Amino acid sequence: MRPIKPAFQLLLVFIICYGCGEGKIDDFTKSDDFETGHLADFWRPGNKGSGRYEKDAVTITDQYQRSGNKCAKLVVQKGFIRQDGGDGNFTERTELDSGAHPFLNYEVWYAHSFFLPKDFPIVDNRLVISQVKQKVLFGNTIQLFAHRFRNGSHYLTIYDMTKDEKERSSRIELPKLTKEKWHDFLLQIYYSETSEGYINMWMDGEKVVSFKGVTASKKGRNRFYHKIGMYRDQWPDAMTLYVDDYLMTTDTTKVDKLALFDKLNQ
Ligand SMILES: [Ca+2]
Repeated sequence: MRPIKPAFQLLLVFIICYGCGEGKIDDFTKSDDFETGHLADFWRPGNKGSGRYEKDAVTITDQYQRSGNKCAKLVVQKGFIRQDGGDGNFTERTELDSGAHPFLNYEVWYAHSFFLPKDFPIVDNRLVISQVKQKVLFGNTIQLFAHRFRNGSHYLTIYDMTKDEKERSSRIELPKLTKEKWHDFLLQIYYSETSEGYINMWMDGEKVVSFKGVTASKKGRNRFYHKIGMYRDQWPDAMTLYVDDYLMTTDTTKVDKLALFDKLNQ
């Protein structure tokens, strides 16, 4: 077999990185109410790429449900998808990954519901329960925000996309998370490299975040992804989180705040 010329290799890389079109984005909608008994096809597999969850860390259960009869059960244990955090600590995770989509200059709505069981550990250790990131061509991905739950504090950190990845622009406190109660989250994000960008967030029907500013990095690609679950610094005890009613859409007619799933199911 003849070796591939370097120029052609570069072209292949370009096609792989930029040529994976998503079709029409104007009416893009993906949702999962977990009623089929397995994860919807759009979720990235746990073992693909950098890895999001270990085998059997994500299952479908009828133990709890926000709607219908089923939801997803996510479990993270010590050492799951262990990675070097670069600061002397190891990280571990069990996360559902929406897949990366070309949402630059689009308004995107995300919805999901969480349920923390009675025995969920409340500990002073880093725990991210949802996040939005932007892919880059080479190197680390860029984080737009992290939705955190640490030692009983529930908050969002939004990063300044015009500066270095690690610089946080703001910390926004969120209403208390209560165990054994479904909490509904709705996110509205306009991905923009200019100050026209915005992030709005509702929790249990109440608007809790209203951010305006740059929401996409010029250093990144036009590929944005949302993750929900648990990403934490290494911890000895297992954590279990239940998730239901996931929606990701650019079609605002499908969004009616907390009635949105009723509307989708009509
Ligand atoms: Ca369900």
